[in-house]
Amino acid sequence: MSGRQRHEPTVEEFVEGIRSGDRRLLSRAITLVESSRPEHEKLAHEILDRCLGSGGDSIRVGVTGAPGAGKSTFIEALGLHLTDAGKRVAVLAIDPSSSRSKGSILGDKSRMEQLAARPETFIRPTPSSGYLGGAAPRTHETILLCEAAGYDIIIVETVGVGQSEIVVNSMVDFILLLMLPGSGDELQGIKRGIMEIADLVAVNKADSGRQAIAELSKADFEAAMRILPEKHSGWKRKVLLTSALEGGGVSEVWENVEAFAAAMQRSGEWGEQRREQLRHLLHAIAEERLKREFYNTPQVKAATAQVERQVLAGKLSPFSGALELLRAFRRSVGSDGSF
Ligand SMILES: Nc1nc2c(ncn2[C@@H]2O[C@H](COP(=O)(O)OP(=O)(O)OP(=O)(O)O)[C@@H](O)[C@H]2O)c(=O)[nH]1
Ligand SMILES: [Mg+2]
Repeated sequence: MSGRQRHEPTVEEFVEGIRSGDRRLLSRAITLVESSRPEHEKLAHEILDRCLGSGGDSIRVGVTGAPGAGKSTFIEALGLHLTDAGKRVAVLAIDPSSSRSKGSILGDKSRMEQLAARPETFIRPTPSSGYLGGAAPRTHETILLCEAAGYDIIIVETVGVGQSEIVVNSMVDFILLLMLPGSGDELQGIKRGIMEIADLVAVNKADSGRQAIAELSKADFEAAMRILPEKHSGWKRKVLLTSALEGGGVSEVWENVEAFAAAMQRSGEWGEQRREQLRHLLHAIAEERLKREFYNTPQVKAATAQVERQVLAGKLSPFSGALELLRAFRRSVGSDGSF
């Protein structure tokens, strides 16, 4: 390493640092995990391999809901509640609503300043734009790193308007959906499917003085939940009232999470869901790598322009064109390319 460059820690240094709770090294490791530069990827994989299997006792909670529902404010209140109880808490955010100015998690209201000031917390906002090399968010891998760093509770914030809440469902144990009081019938712009993946609904902004309207919404959401298919057998999904601003309902939410964890551990579904999530991650990574390798193969690259031209000119069907590219790929890996 030259003196001019920043010292790049070795895999050993990374792993030791992460395990001993060095937030700066954890942060740098996450940056490597999010990078798509080959040398970063290699290092990230070595670090991840060494950090596996640390999450046995952790609880991973996804918090989703419409933009402005109060997710960040709620997470801060919950995080303070948990750290008061001696827990170490990591907060990750994927796909914040980047279109609405630089608001979202990076905005003034949502920096979680009080929580961030506590040494037993780790907060990692990950804007959906601006990834190094355009890599997809690697939240699942980031969760694994946070667990290796000894965080007991991992909270993932995601806006419930796109695909991100479905993605988050493949990596957390429990999903809390935050709703606003007053407009139960139109579901506040969130997708209906999101109700199906929620393990608990909280009607937020149920501040003192606004309880009556919140109670009405609660009844609406309870009715909506009743007609949904169950997510986990043996778990009855509730609707609670919270005020992230005043702290109301925060401890009830956590009691619900713990009751869920206990019930799922009793039934064996807890471990089953985690194993299913690992299977999902395995295939997601394999597919991503295969796709990248496919399009980066010189033979495929060379064939692409020609095949595209023929398809666009109507001389070749997209199906035959795709097979043409596959043949090129197969030839590149030593097969004769025939099917
Ligand atoms: N009155 C009241 N306001 C709240 C409550 N919770 C959050 N807010 C306010 O609602 C606004 C949005 O809160 P955020 O926590 O940033 O909401 P969010 O869901 O994280 O928003 P995005 O990340 O941008 O989608 C802020 O002005 C908060 O102060 C609450 O319980 N009561
Ligand atoms: Mg937020």
